[in-house]
Amino acid sequence: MKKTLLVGFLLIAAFWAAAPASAHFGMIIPDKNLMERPGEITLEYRFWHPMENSGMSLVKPKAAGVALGEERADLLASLKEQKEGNATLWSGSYQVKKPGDYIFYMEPQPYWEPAEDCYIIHYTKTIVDALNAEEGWDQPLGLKMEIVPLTRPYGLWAGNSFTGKVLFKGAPLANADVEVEFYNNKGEMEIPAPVFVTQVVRTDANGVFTFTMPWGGWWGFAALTTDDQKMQKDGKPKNVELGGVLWIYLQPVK
Ligand SMILES: [Cu+2]
Repeated sequence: MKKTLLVGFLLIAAFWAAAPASAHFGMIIPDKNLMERPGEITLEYRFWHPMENSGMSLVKPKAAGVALGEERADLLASLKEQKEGNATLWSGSYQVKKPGDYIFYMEPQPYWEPAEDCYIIHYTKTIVDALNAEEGWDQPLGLKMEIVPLTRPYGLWAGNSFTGKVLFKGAPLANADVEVEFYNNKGEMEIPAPVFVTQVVRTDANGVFTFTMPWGGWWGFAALTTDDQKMQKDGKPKNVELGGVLWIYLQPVK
């Protein structure tokens, strides 16, 4: 009996170990994505495994800011380093004074991933609607890789679908994988098998994808491609995985 248990345990351990490396996500999570009146918004910046809620470390990003129409504000200098376990993350804040759709973004430093023999750069965004403006959420920022929402990215209910368009250097990216994860930071969702951690949907010929989220909370989309430029690592050219990441919030339904 004991032997059977041990063998079973080893089989399960081997099964988990053989699973593909978990997906990394750049993250920007504000304390709210709707502001009814002017005030402060606080934000967390991470490089994370959202569904497993396990930390990677995010070094200070190359760029962090907020866009409101043509206006830009640099938030990099205001970011404060935080620790969660061994992982480094960053917190920021911003004073919202007028109506509009505020697009918060970050460009991280290239992250070297030995397991995949490549660099990873996740251009990350989230959108906050202030004072019921409901205008500007579909504006591309001109990031090298980004998801432009075709569904208004706030005021969503659990069970809603989200449609987005993936742009690489400003042009629609066909046939690209978009990884989807729930931010399971309270551990409320149990993971029955490794394939449930990251969902995958592929863009069509116009770079468009749609995904339906079964429950409320924060959901992240990471559109992925390999950059057409390489980066040097120890004198050798290495691939660069580019991610266009977008985080949206769905209101739970009782
Ligand atoms: Cu990782």
